[in-house]
Amino acid sequence: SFGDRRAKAENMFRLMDGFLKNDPVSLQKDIIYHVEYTVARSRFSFDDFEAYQALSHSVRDRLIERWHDTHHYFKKKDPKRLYFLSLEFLMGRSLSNSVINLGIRDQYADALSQLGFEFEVLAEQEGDAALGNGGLARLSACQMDSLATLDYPAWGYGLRYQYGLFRQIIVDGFQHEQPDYWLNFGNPWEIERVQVSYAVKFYGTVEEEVSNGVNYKVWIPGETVEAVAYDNPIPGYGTRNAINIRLWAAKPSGQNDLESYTTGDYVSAVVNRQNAETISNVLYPDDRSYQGKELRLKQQYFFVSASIQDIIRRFKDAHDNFDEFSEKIALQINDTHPSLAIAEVMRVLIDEERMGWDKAWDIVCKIFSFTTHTVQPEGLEKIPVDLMCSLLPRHLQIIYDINYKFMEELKKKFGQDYSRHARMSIVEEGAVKSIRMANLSIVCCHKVNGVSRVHFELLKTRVFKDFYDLWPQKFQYKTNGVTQRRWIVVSNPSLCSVISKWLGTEAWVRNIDLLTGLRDYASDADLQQEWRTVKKINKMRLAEYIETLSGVKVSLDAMFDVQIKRIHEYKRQLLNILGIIHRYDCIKNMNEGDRRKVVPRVCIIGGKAAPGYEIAKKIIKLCHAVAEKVNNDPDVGDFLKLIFIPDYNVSVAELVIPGSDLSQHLSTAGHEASGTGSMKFLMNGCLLLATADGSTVEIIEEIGADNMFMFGAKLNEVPAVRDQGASVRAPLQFVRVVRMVRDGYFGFEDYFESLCDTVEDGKDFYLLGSDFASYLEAQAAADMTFVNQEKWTRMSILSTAASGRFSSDRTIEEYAKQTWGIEPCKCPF
Ligand code: NBG
Repeated sequence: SFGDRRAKAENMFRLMDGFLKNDPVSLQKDIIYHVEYTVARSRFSFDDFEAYQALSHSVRDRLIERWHDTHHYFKKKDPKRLYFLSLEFLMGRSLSNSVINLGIRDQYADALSQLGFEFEVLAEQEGDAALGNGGLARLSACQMDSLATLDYPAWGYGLRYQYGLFRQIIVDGFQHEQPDYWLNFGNPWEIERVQVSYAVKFYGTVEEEVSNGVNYKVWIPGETVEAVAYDNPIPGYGTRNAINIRLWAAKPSGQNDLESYTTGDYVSAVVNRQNAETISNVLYPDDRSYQGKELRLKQQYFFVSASIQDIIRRFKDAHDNFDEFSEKIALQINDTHPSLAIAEVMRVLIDEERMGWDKAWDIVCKIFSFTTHTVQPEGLEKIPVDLMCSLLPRHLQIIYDINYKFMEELKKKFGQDYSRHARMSIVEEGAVKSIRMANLSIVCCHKVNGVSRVHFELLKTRVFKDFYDLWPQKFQYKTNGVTQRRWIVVSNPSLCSVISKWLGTEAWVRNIDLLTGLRDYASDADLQQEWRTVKKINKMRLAEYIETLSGVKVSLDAMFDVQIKRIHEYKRQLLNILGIIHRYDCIKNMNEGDRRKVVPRVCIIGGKAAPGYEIAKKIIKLCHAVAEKVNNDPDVGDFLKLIFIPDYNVSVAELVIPGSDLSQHLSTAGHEASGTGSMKFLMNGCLLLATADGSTVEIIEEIGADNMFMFGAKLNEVPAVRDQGASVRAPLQFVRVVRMVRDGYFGFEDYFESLCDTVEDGKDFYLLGSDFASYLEAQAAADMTFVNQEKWTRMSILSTAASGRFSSDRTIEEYAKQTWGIEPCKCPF
């Protein structure tokens, strides 16, 4: 019997002496084992990549062990679980992070060196898992790390794209996109679960069925695709818990085989079926607008349907009815991308479980919560009704029903205020009738979260004002955070040791508030010395990388000034480049004596532009054109260098951030929902040059305005400045640098024309012109401070010391208590 088998297996496990051992000899044995049997290379000859593969498999074994224990324990305790639904996770590399979180980094390093390998070299063999675009996706990854570390019973759900975010290559200064076939060399970090698969339906019709005198709807699908699970264990730091991100891949379904194969054309039938796989093929590379494409909607529903089936199956394994459903399950939807889950849970409860509408609705309203990551109303997803009607006919009906009841409620509350009804309706009437996914989410979710305080204010007063008036209690914010495990411990080991040495403990890796202890030593000459040495080491690493990449040699004495993030007009990389042109122009016009006083700079810009975003692509080209001129000008030499780092991704960030002195966050006030890059720089002791936007406002509160360089129009000033339009003239310096670009000083004048047009008086929506003077002042203040290394270092130490509030551990604690209502569930060692 089953019980018998389990006892036997447990017995055997004990005979085998249980868990895997972590002493250097056992680790070496494991690595050699995997070389021989998993990678199937001869133990007499294997290269770095094969050694990396074997190493990862031995780490994976340890992850699996913890994964099993954790899930066995969760099953036994049956706590309320959080299910985190996100269409994007930007994980980056796994090896270093895993061994650090498992607490066996040094043991592995020893074991490898005894085998003649270096841990760092093997870690460099790993490619990034880039199943996401930018901020939203990396935030999900940080939050999963915190959920695991804080022992929360959580699962992530997402899509296993075959092609992650495109690779950016630069040819003659222009961005080109290449597919990122990240699975080419295998992925040791996932576990394929062929036995965990669900049928996902599309298209078809809705019919009625009467049972016991009650009418039920039955969806007869036109197409069925199979979703297969791939599990990605996420180990916590300093705990045995390892949670899971379950990603779904599309496979052809075996159902209805007979029908499609009897047509006689066997080969076409097979090929057609294979098309099913396209659903999970490729990540959409736009991070802000989705134009109601069928494939996108298919991706959304595919992942939602499989996840909900999996969640309900797990619930039913432990419960006979749905009474406790809302006490056991919290469903978080990350932006509106997974919001079809709302209609899907309704559909399952009503049509399949045959529950009444009111009871089902009550459950749905209790389990769902939602976080929005955008400020722009045009960033909110809309799905054309026609598309929804053909792909998901039953869901459309359910959404209409939800909307009908919602409109009734509005009428009761606000009477015949039709324009309010129209604004709030889930269904948008217009040239293209569509479903507003954000409205659907707000109507159903018990909490709507913003990602910083400023964002929350904007949601209340602008983006979702009507909804806030109706349901103020639904709205909250949880300021974003990032995980110090990846952004200090993994990426900046030298800083990590200095911090632990001066705090006398490593406990800050789990309890980041301890970092404030560094404040006491901010002026200590010894700490300052060590702090500068760490920065130097990291700058050397970065300088080597820059030289291999671009052939440009940069001086370590220069200020490394960095802006890395997706390219967007509102993030104002153009402002940065125009500032660099201004600096260049000044240096050119100086005499020898003055030049000697210039603070040397290495300006570094990196980021991808969405493939269809013309202006963003022009910004990349301009950066290259300016770099070409500046870097080859003998008058300028080491005073100024401009480097564009291609193919910016998580592992590039891990290299660049620790090696930066200054980092720039230039979004026009009111446009960045939060921003998380700044937090990673802050943790690494980089000074910020920034506008008072997104979470920067809260960073100022933590470190004080005099420990950073602020500039630009404030949130409340922006509308007035914008309204003045052409009547506020940009300063002369600004006019001059734009003219230089227009006149072809850097070549390509025709190509840059439309880019220059975007910042002309009256059209300068993002206010580059009116913020320019204040931007230059902030830059000058940064130069002045840099000359005073004692002061700079103190500000740098204070930045790290104040970064604790921006740990995702804090964010997750807040979500757990205020939104999800979940408790830690710590698996015993
Ligand atoms: C981004 C915002 C950032 C924010 C992150 C994480 C998307 C769509 N939005 O300001 O632009 O920090 O989300 O919340 O990536």
